[in-house]
Amino acid sequence: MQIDILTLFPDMFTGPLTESMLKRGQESGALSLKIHDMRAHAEGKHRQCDDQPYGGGAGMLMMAEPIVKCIEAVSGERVAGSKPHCIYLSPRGQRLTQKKVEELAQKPWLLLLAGHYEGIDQRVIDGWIDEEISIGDYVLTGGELPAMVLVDAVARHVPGVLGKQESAEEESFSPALGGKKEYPHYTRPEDFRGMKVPEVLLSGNHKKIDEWRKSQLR
Ligand code: 4GX
Repeated sequence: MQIDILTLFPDMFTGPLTESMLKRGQESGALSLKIHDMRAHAEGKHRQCDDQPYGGGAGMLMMAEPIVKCIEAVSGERVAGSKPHCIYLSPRGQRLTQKKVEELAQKPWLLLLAGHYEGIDQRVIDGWIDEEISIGDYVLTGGELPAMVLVDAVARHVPGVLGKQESAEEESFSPALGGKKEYPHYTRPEDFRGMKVPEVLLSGNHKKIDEWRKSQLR
């Protein structure tokens, strides 16, 4: 899967996307992540990317031109009828759910637009964005963290990103438990500072263990 991220703050992505799981995904060739600085597509000595809103009001907006030029440059980097699925991260979007994550993981090519300030010119959304997605009902300073959350959630469904063991665990998520693992977990030691592991988990009786876990689901 190819994921292109458009941002004014490319440095925010070094670290989270080059460590651990996402590193393995990229090294295995399963995942190709590219960060693009939209400022490179802005005009003039100051490469201005923000301007005041028509109609007045507080704050600045991202201008259409640098965003659209960057989208066009990225979209043109690949040939033959293929276009990226373009997502704008925004508190106004549809809430990101596990269902949506799994749907997005089926796409061969995503383009994520991380906005700043009070948002972006609506004409970009109307003309170039396929869907607006929100990671939650709160307002952040920019779309970079939401873009990273989306990449992390989606990438673990792309074959070759998770290791063998993690994938096997994901596969064996008991459908009896609604595909969830949201019961309490324990690992060694059996006695931690006087706090014991529930006896049933030490019993080796998998039917009993499943029943106990189901009783603990939330
Ligand atoms: N889930 N942000 C977008 C700019 C903005 C402001 C107002 C539209 C309207 C966010 C979220 C989020 C911060 C990304 C503000 N765009 N994104 N940005 N919550 O808070 O996705």
